[in-house]
Amino acid sequence: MTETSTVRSVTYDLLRLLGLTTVFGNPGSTEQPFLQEFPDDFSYVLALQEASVIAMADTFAQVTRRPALVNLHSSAGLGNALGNLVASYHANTPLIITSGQQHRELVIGEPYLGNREATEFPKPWVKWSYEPARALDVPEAFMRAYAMALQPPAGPVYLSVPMDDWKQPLAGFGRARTVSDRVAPDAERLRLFVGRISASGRPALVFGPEVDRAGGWDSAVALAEKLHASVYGSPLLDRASFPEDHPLFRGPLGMSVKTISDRLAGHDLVVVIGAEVFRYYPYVPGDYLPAGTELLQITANPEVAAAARVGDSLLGDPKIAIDLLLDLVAEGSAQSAPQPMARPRVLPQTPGSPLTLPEVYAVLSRVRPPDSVIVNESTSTMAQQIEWLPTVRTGSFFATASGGIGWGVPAAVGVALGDRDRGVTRPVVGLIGDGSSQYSVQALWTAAQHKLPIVYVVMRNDEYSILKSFAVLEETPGVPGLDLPGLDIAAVASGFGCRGVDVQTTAELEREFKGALGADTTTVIVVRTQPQKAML
Ligand SMILES: Cc1ncc(C[n+]2csc(CCOP(=O)(O)OP(=O)(O)O)c2C)c(N)n1
Ligand SMILES: [Mg+2]
Repeated sequence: MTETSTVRSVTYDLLRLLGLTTVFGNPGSTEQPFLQEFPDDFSYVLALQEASVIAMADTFAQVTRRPALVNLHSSAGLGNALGNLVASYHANTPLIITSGQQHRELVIGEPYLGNREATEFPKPWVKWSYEPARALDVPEAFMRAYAMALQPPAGPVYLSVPMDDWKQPLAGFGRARTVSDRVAPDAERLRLFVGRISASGRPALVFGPEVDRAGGWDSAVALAEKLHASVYGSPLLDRASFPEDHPLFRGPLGMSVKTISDRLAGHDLVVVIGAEVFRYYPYVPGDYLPAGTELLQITANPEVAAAARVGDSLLGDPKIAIDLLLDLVAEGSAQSAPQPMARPRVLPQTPGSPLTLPEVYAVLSRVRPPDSVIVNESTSTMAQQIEWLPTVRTGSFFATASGGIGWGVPAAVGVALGDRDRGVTRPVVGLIGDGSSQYSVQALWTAAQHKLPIVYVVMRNDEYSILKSFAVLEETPGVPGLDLPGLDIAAVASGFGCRGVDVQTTAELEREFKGALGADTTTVIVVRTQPQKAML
């Protein structure tokens, strides 16, 4: 007996065609008509809260380099997801987020679990938001959502689907389409950029997250080497796009108007590729650029180009642009070759108790497998991470693109699931602050259920350390709510089915980390650490 063709069966056929066969979700009654008789060739990744759902789907999409499908529960589930949706928006992650709407007949009367003004709710953190005018339009809405999510700048889109739509009869949808996911830069303007770059005596290259996302890692290295340019990491990057142990790499640029401007002094030209100009964070006033320095920006994102505070922009895919520049720019002179980044790697004379951050990172730098991937949400230890654990391969560093914490723990799950999906085996190391570990902590359950090869190293300093550093910078003493006593994170991790252990010494950390690499489960190693003043 053949199944009657419905909106539901036709939509599943389309999802198959589009490769959207993994659904990240947390279900409710308004989603069950979509999820019923879930086909065997689809998989459902259950996360126990929606902030986790979104961050898992986000890195899954980034790692597999395909859009990912999300299904949330009406307004309540979407609401829980919004914080991490901001990160997906800034990371240009193509997500198709769906949620169930109440029955069409009931909506006018404000029913229980209705999604009032459903399409407004996720704005402005989606590129497109839609509720089909007719049940019959559901498959086409998915088609358009896919196209919107994928086309540059890629990003999340939202579909609200009334629960009674799925069972409506529909013969089929024969209009599946393809769209492009990259756009080449304007050739004439590119030539102007080539002229300015070739004329520069002391150029700096600033590579941002868009480069690695576009598959431009090797091209970035080749361009830097041809120009003999200093390379900096763009501020607060969510993907690394250049080997951080390369002799031309001079470190991260900084985060404030003043620190960035000071850092760029002496360069006559700064070429920012695949990043905002700039992703500023603390307000420390200064000049947007040092005197005598000009700036060029290349980005695939018109919003990012328009929001730049200084410089001239060129729109276009960063990898295509870098490859074109590589052919056309004049080779740089060897005299302009910079000093590589300093890595003092200073350890205390006597072992710290609790451990100092350099001691923790020194161990990690010894035991971390070279092919491992890092997800970082240890807010006060970013500088130590670059010093001790430089990212040296494409697709092997991830952090939140928005600054919202509660992204990292589920993001590590998404990376591991994405690796499994594409047939890659590598350990995922989650470097997480104790405070950050708690926002989407239930992601640990999904990790344990899927037996994912993740080692979380949670820095337990019993406080929101970075906020204490900010309080000093901003001169705001006496802020309450910055201490976190009595948080037994190892016990919480065990409760979700992971191996959870507390460690106090470098020897214990080394032993547990090595053991975790061979284990058939996700491990959460909680390291007692001394708070430290972060560089802001
Ligand atoms: C969703 C969200 N809530 C609050 C904040 C503000 N915030 C930024 S860093 C931070 C503390 C992080 O503490 P922890 O993870 O322990 O790292 P540490 O600074 O101690 O290294 C907080 C609360 C945020 N960025 N995002
Ligand atoms: Mg902390």
